[in-house]
Amino acid sequence: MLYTLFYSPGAASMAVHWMLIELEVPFETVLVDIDQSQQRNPDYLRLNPSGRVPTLVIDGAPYGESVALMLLLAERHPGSGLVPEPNSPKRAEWLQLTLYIANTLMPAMRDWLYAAKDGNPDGAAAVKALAQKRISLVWDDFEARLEDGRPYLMGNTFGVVDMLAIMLMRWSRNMPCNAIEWPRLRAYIDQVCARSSFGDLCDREGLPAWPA
Ligand SMILES: N[C@@H](CCC(=O)N[C@@H](CS)C(=O)NCC(=O)O)C(=O)O
Repeated sequence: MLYTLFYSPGAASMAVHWMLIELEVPFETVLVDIDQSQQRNPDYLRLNPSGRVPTLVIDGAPYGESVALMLLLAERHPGSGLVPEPNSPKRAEWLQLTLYIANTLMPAMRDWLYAAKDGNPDGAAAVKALAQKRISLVWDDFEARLEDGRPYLMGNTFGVVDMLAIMLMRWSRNMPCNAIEWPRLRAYIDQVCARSSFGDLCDREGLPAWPA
């Protein structure tokens, strides 16, 4: 088996899982149920000392961080079409968007979802309010990006940024800043989630239908 993905349904492992399906490479999965705190099991902490999912084992060595894993997979499978090739005119814009998702959107999501657990519960409401504002600004940005009718965030080509964006938009489903309330994002979500690979992913992770 080439890759082993340690995942929890719907968690940050979801986009990596989706990419493995899109790449059609051999992989196996191991469930780490964060609802059961399995990310704190000593065996798992040996693979991922931060106690977070995902972990991807590549050639016997464990690695973390979902965006890094996807970039690594893209490098290991050149020609996938899931990232603009180096020297492509789209490369600079793609790098900017990928880092924007990783550096701005993902930390705000973590802040909203884990405010009371990672920090002082007494201050959680303020942390969540700021995170909500930051997430909403990203949705505004994506809404503007889709204004020209492009089917995907980078234009006409589906790729890594779409898998990340869809995962994170799904996370917002129980937030006051639910991505489906942005009209172009709603159309984008409907269209991207109609991909057979997304249906396959949801089946494999046992995820309920989204968007409803
Ligand atoms: N930046 C990390 C975030 C990983 C992360 O926060 N994963 C969450 C699930 S979405 C987790 O493992 N939570 C369990 C915990 O923090 O105890 C990545 O993208 O891989």
